[in-house]
Amino acid sequence: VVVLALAALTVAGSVSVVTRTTNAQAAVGPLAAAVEDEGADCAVSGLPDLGSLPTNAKLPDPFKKLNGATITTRSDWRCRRAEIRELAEKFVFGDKPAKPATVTGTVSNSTVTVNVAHNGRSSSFSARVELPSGTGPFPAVVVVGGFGADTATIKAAGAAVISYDPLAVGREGTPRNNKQGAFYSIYGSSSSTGLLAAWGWGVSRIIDVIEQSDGRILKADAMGVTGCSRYGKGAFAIGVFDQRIALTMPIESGSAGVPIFRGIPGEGAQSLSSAYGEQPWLGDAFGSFTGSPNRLPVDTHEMVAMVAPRGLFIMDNPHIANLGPRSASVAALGGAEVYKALGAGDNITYWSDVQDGSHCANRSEWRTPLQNNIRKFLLRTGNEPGVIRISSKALGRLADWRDWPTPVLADGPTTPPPTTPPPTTPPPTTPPPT
Ligand code: MCU
Repeated sequence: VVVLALAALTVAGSVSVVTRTTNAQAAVGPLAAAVEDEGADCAVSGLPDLGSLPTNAKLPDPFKKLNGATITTRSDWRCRRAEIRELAEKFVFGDKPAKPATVTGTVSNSTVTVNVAHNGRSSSFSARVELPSGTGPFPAVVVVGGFGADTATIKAAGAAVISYDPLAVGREGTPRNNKQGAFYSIYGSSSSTGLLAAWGWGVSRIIDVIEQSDGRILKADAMGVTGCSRYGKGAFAIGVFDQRIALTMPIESGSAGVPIFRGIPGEGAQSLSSAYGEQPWLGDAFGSFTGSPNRLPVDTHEMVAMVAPRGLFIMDNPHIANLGPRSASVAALGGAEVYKALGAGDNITYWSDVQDGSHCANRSEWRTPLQNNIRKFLLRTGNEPGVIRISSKALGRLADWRDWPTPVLADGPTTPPPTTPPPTTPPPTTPPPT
């Protein structure tokens, strides 16, 4: 077992930077953003074209901007992240559209309903809610799909469970040119957006509805997401693409989830062509890369980084090579470099040191870290540091995969305050001549 205490590797004092910039009363302030995409105003230019992508056997440098310059301050991360988002949408997941023109719905003790209308089309879906004991409003964890998540521990920790059926939003089993579900009813069955981004769009609309509710049952600013296997791929993409999500917890996600696309040779992970072909999980554009991942200008360590500085708890299974757990550990270690550079190294946990070899098992090893993560990022009653705990059976080496250093980023808020336009001063009123 390899246990790396990220706190020890982090620049001294950086943890308190995160807590101090937020809420001095709470153990951890709200690290999640108030909006789905808080880099939406960044002017991203210089996105490469498919035809001109260089080959790079190493993981792309998360700190290097499209213009070739390396970021130097923590606040530079905001718009660098926006570049990564654009790359991830263009070449991997497909476009995840912003909030549609109309989103309405209801929140009750048992259900969240969502109605969406956009460009003359509409669709609806709903999700079951189970509240923990006690008095609300409650934080909530969206459980994607019906298995593999420890819902008993989530509720015992004090968070509600929102059972989300992603297949209502993006169905499996359809050809790429005839995608179905609430997302595709709005954006068209020939949309090139893959199911994972569509599933993310659905969860973002659930959060919209909770945000618009009176806030007496569920708290929109204390949302988590989890799911196992294909729904672990979903949980990961959902957290990557909505910065309102405070805690992202993919379980045993496999190819098209956390593992680096470049992939550790010989590991035995599900191949990219298999994952791309099995279901339209990834966007159609990814089809160009299944045989040449070294041409991808982005890899999953940067999706890990897109979650920073928010809570991320990656659970993996070292006993099933098909899940690519070594390749997943490299993604986590690579993304953790961004967490560290932002002074948030304590906010990521990667845990593959587990006994039971079966896929999506209920595991006692994850109960305490799950509880700790919920307390820290959703209830904000705890501040247990994250831990990188990689099974020696499935350890990848980041050093083999990077040719870039981790810069020391100058202090500055990781999330700068929204820029308010300068106040328009009314013309001075001259008293009428007497
Ligand atoms: C690990 O997730 C997937 C895997 O990618 C698929 O190839 C397989 O069919 O299903 C796995 C899964 O979702 O299992 C529940």
